[in-house]
Amino acid sequence: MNTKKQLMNMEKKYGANNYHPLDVILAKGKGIWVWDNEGKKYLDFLSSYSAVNQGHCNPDITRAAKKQMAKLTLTSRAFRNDQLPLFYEKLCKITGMDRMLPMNSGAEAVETALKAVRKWGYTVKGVEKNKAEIIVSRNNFHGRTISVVSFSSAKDYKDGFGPLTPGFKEIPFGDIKALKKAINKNTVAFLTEPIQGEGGIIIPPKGFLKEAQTVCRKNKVLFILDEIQTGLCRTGKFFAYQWESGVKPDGLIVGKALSGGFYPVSAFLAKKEIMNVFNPGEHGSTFGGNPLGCAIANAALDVLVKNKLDKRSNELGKYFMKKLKEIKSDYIKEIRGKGLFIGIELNDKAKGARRFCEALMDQGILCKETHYNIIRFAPPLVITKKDIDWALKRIEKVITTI
Ligand code: IF1
Repeated sequence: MNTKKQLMNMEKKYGANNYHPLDVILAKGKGIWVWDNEGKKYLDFLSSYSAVNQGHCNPDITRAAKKQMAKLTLTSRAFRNDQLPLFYEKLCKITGMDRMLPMNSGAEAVETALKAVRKWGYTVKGVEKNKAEIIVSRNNFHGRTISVVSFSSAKDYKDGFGPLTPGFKEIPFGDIKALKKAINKNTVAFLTEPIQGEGGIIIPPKGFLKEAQTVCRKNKVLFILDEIQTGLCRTGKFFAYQWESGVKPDGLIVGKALSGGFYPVSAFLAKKEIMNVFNPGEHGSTFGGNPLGCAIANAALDVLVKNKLDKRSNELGKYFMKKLKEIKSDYIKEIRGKGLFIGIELNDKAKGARRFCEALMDQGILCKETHYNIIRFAPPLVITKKDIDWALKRIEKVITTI
């Protein structure tokens, strides 16, 4: 068996240097727990960026995956398969959307949304050829493809990868006035995360989503939400937009926990007037909608619904937040979040969040900083109050004694 050092050397020798992970090599997972290759156990407080909301190797999803894996895995979309219709129906019913288009990674589903809204702009709204504009939020994160990084505000994500895709306009996140000002006759859509994840768990001003939706409707602009990270129970609702009443996006992008972390499964969902812009041959993917991914996604969605993980996230999130706020520390600037999607912003005295994450790792808790000074907490939603208390003890110890 390879040692930790050997495995790290192999990575260094053969891998691209596109990540700076914590030096823990995970080899096993069950529920909220993961084990490293030397057998040390950790509480996973990141959940693979909310892809394993259902817990690692969830038994219900494992069963469905194994069953389908032994039966049929891939047909391509040249033929139909018996799992995709079930996935269509389940996800459309859960989201209340008319139609969906399955893809694999989150970025691909975002690309799908971009193509859909552009084509809708030309064929339905009547925008002049190649003039479509999409408004996005500053500090967004929607993935890594060329077009998606073209409208990122982060230099690291886009510098050196030009020429970039044109047709995007940026407004400050949560700024309704800026949204109104940015709209013109060529605007086809406003795309945003309802709560910015990578941006640092940033919650927009109260009522922003509803107002943005109203502004969009008035101007014949599509209102598209990326719930890849915030969706599927993470924030204490099935979707984060449900925190405001009367919000119903024209298009919705989901991924990550759609498969409970078993397989890349993503989807773009929309009203039929939008989805109808796609004709045979205009979009697709070899693996998108494959029977294995669909069977897994169906089981992953059932786990969320059956266990009411939205309510659990809400209740435990409130408890966790309250307890975190009771910790007295010179380093904490702000604690914010919804459900079990929580960020602790540290002040300058803290000298960065990375060393806190490393100290937490020594205590048996895995989490990852976002930006320089924010610790993000997002445990699997199957966590219990007892486990949260276990974690709180260690979090308090690290924050007060580091
Ligand atoms: C990585 C970040 C989180 C997303 C939203 C689309 C995507 C993501 C709102 C693209 C992906 C992931 C990507 C992953 C780490 C993680 C991340 F730090 F990079 F920004 F969660 F905050 N929309 N987020 O959050 O989905 O194509 O990756 O399936 O290492 O890049 P994807």
